[in-house]
Amino acid sequence: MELQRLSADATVDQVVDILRTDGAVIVENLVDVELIDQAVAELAPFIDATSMGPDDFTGRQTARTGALIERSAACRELTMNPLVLGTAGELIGNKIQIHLTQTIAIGPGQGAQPVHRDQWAFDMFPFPDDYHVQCNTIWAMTDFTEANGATRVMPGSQSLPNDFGHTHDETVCAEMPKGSVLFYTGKVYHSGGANQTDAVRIAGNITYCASWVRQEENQYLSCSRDIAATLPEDLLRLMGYARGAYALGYIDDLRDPIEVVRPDLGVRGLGDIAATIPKPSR
Ligand SMILES: O=C(O)CCC(=O)C(=O)O
Ligand SMILES: [Fe+2]
Repeated sequence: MELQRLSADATVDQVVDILRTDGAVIVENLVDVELIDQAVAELAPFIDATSMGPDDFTGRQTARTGALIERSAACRELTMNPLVLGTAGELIGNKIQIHLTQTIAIGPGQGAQPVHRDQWAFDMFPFPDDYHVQCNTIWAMTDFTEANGATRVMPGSQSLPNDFGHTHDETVCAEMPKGSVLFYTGKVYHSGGANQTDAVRIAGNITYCASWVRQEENQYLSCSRDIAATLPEDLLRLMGYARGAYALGYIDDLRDPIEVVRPDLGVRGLGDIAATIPKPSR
C-alpha cells in the first residue's frame, strides 16, 4: 500500500480522512523552501552542537535537536501552520498542545530505526483504536529520498497489535521534496530510514497531543521565560500556558498559567464546567 499524496491546497477534511484510514499522508510543498532554509540556518549551530543518539532507537549517527520554539522563528511558523493545527485539532477532537519539537538529522551510515508507534511514549497505555491522543508532522527540511533515510511508514497499520515484530520490508518510503510534510498518527507503524548517502537528512518533527496528557518535550523548561514573553498568545496557549481542561494546569489561586509570562493575558476563573460534560451520543 502506497502513501497517499495531497497538494498544498488540501483541506483539513481531506488530510483527516486519509489519516483515519491510512494513518499517514504526505502534503507536498506545503511551505516555501525559503522558510525551511531559514529554519535550518537558525538551527544549524544547535544541530552542530548536538551529540549523537545514545542508543539504537534514537540513532547513534543521528542528532536530535529540540527546543525549536526557543531557537527558531521559522519553526514557530511551521508549528502554527493552519493546515497542521486544523488537522491535529480535528483528529484529536480535543483541545490540543505541543507534544514535542525536534529536528532529526540522520547522518551518513545511520541504519534504519526500529519500526514503532509514537503513542508508545505514553508508557504503552492501550488507547482505544478510535481514540487519537496525538497527531504528528515530519517536515522535509532536506529532500527526503529512500537513499538518504526518508521516514518509512506502514500505511493502514494503526489497528495491528502492539509489538516490535514489524520489519522494514513491510514499510513504504515517504519520499518528498523539501518543504513537504508527512502527517502521521500516534498509532501508525513507522521508522526513520537508513542513510546510505554522504549527506545529512534533516526532518522537522513537530507533534501535537490532547491537552490532558503530559507532553513529551517539556515546553515550560525548553523555552526560556525571556523568549516566551515575546510569543503570541495562540502559540503560548499551544505550548501549554493554558488550562488543559476545566481544572488542569492552573497555578496557585486558580490563576491562568499564561500570567507567568504575560500577566496582561490572564483569564480569571477556571472555565465553563457545563461545557465539559459530554453530550449524549446520537
Ligand atoms: O526520523 C524519522 O524519519 C522518524 C523518526 C521517528 O519516527 C521517531 O524518532 O519517533
Ligand atoms: Fe516515530
